[in-house]
Amino acid sequence: MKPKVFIARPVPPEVESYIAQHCRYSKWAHHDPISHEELVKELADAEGLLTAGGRVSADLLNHAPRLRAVSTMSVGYNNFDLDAMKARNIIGTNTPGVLDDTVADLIFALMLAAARRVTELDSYVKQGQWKKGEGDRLFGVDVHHKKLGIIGMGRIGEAVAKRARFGFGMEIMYYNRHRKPEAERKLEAEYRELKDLLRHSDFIVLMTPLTPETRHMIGQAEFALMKSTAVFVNASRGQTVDEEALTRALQERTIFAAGLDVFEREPVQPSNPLLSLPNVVTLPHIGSATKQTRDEMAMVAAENLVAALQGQTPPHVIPELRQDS
Ligand code: 8YV
Repeated sequence: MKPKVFIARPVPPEVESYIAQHCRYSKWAHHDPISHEELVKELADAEGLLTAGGRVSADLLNHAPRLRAVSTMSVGYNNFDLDAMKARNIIGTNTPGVLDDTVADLIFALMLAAARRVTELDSYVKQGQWKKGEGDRLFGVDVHHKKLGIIGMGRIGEAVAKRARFGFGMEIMYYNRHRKPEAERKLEAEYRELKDLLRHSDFIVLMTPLTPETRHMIGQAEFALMKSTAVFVNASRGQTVDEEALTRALQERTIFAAGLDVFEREPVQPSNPLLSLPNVVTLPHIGSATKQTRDEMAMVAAENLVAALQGQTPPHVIPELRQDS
C-alpha cells in the first residue's frame, strides 16, 4: 500500500499530482496556517508530513505515532526539534539550492533600498513633501565599490557576494564557521573574524542559520562596533539579532540604516518600535517568495518526502539527521 502523507500547506497542482502518484494523501488547502489541533488530527495516521517552516516539536511527534519523514519547504530548519526527531529516527529534509538567487536578489533590494532611502523617500514624494532645494537632506550612502561583510557564507551568501563583487565592484569580507577557500578564490572574498568584519564593513549582511549558538549573535556589543554609516541587512531569522539593540542603534543613529526581511516575532506586531523608524526598510519574510521559486521549492520538498518514504536517501537530508552524523 502507498504510504499516507499530509500536505500542511497549499502546493502547485503538478506537485500534488507527483505526490498522488506515490502516496495516499490529505491536504490543508487554505492559505491561513493550519491550527495545532487540526494538524494533530491529520497526523494520527500519517507517515509523511510536508510543511513550510511549521514547528515540529516533541509534543507534535507524540501525536504522530506512524510518522517517518518530515519535509520542510524551506532551507532553514530551525522549526525542527532535532533531538526529538533523532530519538524517533525521523528523516528530516529541506530545500537548499533552488532559492539561492531569489533570496540574494531580495537581499540586494534591501541593501539598495536602505542605503538610498528608497522606501522613506517614496513616501516623501507620494505625501507631497518634495520641495526644491532640499539637497543634502535626501542624501544616502553609496553601495558600489563599498565593503560588504557577509556573516554566514553558505550558498545564499555566495550568491550575494557574486552580485556585489562583479555587479557593484564591492570588496567582499566574510565570517563563517568554516573557511571557504573556493569562495575566497572565485569571489576574491577575504575571511575576517567577526569583530574585525563588523568594524570594517560598510554593509553587513546576516545570513547565518538560526541555532542555539547564533541566537542573538548580533546585539548591543556588535552594533557598537559598526560604522556610523553602516547598513545592516538581516534575511536569515529574526532571532539571530537582538531587536531591542538594533532598534536603539537605529534610533540613536549609531548605524545608518537597516533592511529587514525577518523579525524576532512574525508577523511583526504593529507596536514594534522598528516600524516607526524612517531608517529601516521592512518586508514580511519574502526572501524566497516568487512563484517560480516557491513552485520549485514545493517540488523539491515533495521529492524529498517521497524518496524518504520509499526507503531511498532523499536528495536533501538535513545534516544533523543524516545516518552518519
Ligand atoms: C521561508 C525561508 O521559509 O527557506 C527559508 O528558510 O526563510 C523562506 O524560504 C519560506 O517562506 C517558507 O515557505
